[in-house]
Amino acid sequence: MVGVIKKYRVNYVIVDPIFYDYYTLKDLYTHPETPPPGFQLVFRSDNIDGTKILIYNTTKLIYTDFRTEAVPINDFDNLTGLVTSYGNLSLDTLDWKEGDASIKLESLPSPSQPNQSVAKIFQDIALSDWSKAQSFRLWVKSDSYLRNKIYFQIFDADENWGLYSIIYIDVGHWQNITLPIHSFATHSSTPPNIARIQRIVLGIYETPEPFTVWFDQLSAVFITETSTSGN
Ligand SMILES: [Ca+2]
Repeated sequence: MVGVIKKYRVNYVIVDPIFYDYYTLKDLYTHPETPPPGFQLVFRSDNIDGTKILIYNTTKLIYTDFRTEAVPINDFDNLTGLVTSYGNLSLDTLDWKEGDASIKLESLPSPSQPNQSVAKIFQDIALSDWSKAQSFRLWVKSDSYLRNKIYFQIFDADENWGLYSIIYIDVGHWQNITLPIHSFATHSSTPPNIARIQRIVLGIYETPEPFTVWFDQLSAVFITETSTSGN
């Protein structure tokens, strides 16, 4: 799509429900609040039947090259540094997306709600400056329909924290999730300082059925822009 926009100097892209049927274009329809680099939302119409029409200005994309660099935070090829709060954590060397293993987190009954299952792990990291990163990227797989039950938290050195709910719908399949940093919800008096992050948390809220979730390759994604002539 980016190639078409550059070649034909497309200034506007109109997005309707048809985009939902294409895996690589779906996010333009479902996540207009976090468009890819070079796409600027300029019009949105929410229709009475629940569908919507979106228009993006893509002029910047014609004249700019965006280079994406994913810097690994944890390749999840071993369990070093990972601490389990709830659940059973193990290494899975048979089912993974990158490197030679993934981590597998099996739920346990919730301590506060015995009829519910829950799981949570965390990792303390050296103070990291991700303030220039656009997003995090993470592989996720689950054996259950968890929709928005999986969450990712970041804590800074002053324990301010933000949370992102991962939408997981493709039961039994790996999904590569993008977590835009500006889409994290703040759950402290001030937003976490992205230049001084010291803890990350992966967890799953209470659910009625036991579940198993796999995670692989957590990265910080940096996007750099280069101006071009547009030819
Ligand atoms: Ca791995």
